[in-house]
Amino acid sequence: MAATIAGATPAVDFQDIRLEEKVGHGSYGVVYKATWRNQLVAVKEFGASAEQKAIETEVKQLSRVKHVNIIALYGLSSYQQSTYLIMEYAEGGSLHNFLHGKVQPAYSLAHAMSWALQCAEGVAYLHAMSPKPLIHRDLKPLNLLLTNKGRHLKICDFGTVADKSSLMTNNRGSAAWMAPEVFEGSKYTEKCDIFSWAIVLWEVLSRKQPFKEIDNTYSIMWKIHKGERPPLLHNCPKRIEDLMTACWKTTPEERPSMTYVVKVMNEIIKDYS
Ligand code: ACK
Repeated sequence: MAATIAGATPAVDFQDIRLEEKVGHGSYGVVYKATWRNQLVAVKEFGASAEQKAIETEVKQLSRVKHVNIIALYGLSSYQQSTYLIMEYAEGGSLHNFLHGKVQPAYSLAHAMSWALQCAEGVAYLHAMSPKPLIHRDLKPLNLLLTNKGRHLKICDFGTVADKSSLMTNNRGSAAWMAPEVFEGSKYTEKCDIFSWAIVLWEVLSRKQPFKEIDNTYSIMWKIHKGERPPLLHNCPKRIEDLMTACWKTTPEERPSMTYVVKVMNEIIKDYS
């Protein structure tokens, strides 16, 4: 099966991969730390029951992208009934874990702004893909990985890119970052990533999890649908707040483009340094 979906992605002999420990779960598969060709890599395993469509989506999308803020796909392998994606390893784990894990390293406003900018740059690249923009659709700190001692941020988990039908069934747990038009089943565009980015920005500035006090996905959706957003932050510079609130507007057309977000973030960061 791997050969049929590999496209431009090199096929890797499973014997050449040494799986080490399990590091987490993506939207579909288990992720391992592994060694391949004397380098550390991340290997995402899709078992026999994994949705073929999800694997195809992730491989197809990741094999087309090459950007410093997006996790690279090195190869594809298969063994018995499972398919394995061999990817760049991010030794810093997820931004979610950095922000909310057991050990809580301190970080500055400049650091938070840099993460938000790097995420915006990765997404702006996806949105500029031709012939059609790629929409990530599941931006949240669990899908943002850190390298270089937490300084560099890379977007991962492309299992939800592109195919609309997989969204509602496989996106459990992402409601707090989801634009209303997505869970309402309306037609959506790349503007849904702008909404999610604004929630990520709020999260890195506040170090809080959005709507954490509500454990019911549908209640979160209902609140977002009604126009509720995470509370505005004390001491948040006005220009950052203006950008954040513009990005989480209910009407997608009123949200700025990611290119605009990158431009404004660069200006704000420059003025603060
Ligand atoms: O904080 P974590 O352990 O780091 O939890 C998430 C989990 O899997 C779900 O995404 C980890 N993970 C995923 N992809 C990679 C990768 N390429 N390198 C390192 N860890 C990864 C991530």
